Amino acid sequence: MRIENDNQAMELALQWAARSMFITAPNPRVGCVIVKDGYVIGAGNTQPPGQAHAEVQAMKDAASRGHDVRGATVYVTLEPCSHFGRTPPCADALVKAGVAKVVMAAGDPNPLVGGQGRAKLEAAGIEVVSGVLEAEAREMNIGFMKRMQHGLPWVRMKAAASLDGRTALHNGVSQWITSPPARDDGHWWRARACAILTGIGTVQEDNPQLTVRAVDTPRQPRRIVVDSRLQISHDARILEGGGTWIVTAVANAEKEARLRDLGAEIILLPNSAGKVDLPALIKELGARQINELHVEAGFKLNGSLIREGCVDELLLYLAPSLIGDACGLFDLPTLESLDGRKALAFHEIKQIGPDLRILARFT
Ligand code: AOF
Ligand code: ZN
Repeated sequence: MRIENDNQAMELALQWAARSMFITAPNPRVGCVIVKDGYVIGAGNTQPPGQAHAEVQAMKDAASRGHDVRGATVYVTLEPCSHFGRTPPCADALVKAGVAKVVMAAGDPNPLVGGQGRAKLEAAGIEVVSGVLEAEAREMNIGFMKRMQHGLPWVRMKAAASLDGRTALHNGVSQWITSPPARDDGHWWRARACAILTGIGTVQEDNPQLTVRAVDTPRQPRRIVVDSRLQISHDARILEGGGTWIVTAVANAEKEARLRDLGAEIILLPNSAGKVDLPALIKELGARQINELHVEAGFKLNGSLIREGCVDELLLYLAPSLIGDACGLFDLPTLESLDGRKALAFHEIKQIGPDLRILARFT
């Protein structure tokens, strides 16, 4: 394909990055396209942790097609790394390969990189341009960016409701408010998350697995249950397969031992009210390298997370139906004045099958 300008090449690099959507956690998804004499000679994307970064993949791709990357321009969606992590620095590899120019979308906020990748390239006489499609590139790694800058994950709360914001009938019957395409779309968002969080209420009522099934992914996100009093049943489906984190406010050696036998890990994080300290939990998840946290919980935990300022974004599916007086979406306090309302901004609105998908961010 003939490349006419930087934006077109970076657009292509972003498409390569998207191939890494489900596989790189806790690393960012990066795409790289190498252009020489106006044509793409190699492309690649970040592999799972411990394996090659995008730039190395793209150089390998070029070599496998018999192309020499000397003098080429490299388009990469994130600043090439400068450090020895699980893999050696991409900046060094680019210098060694003799590329002429690197165009990057966004800087890498990882303190181990933070401008040093760029500096290494420039010190070797490579021309560096940055900021091409930066907003799009940052968006793709919104969780990695937030964790690197603030030590916290990006928290996305998914919910589905009727057009009048109802999630269930007064008698608790809740299934199939939104359509199969909307439910499948929800699995795509699960798949890209590092972890999926729910509450003990949802575990007891729905007994969900909270795995990704509707899209093909080689990696299942970590599952996390907020269970203040350690009430989870040993045959809860969310424990199947092991690896589930159970966050509680009470220590109970016997129950904990049983749960550990089932492959679960117990995280004790009480607040002064004897419940799980939610802001402390979010912080802990950042420390545990969770970039994107996907919340699929019920009325109560959703409300608590919002009230405690733990949520960045709502992923809301709205079905074209009215249910009337029934269960609402979020347990929030009754306000006497509109001054107390939670303000959001719509980020994206899309129709998925018959339903609406709204991404709205807290301001
Ligand atoms: C790049 N290209 O494709 C990615 C980068 O442990 P490592 O060696 O895999 O390094 C992980 C860090 O490298 C990660 O935290 C981020 O700063 C950077 N990711 N860098 O040059 C890539 N995925
Ligand atoms: Zn790298």
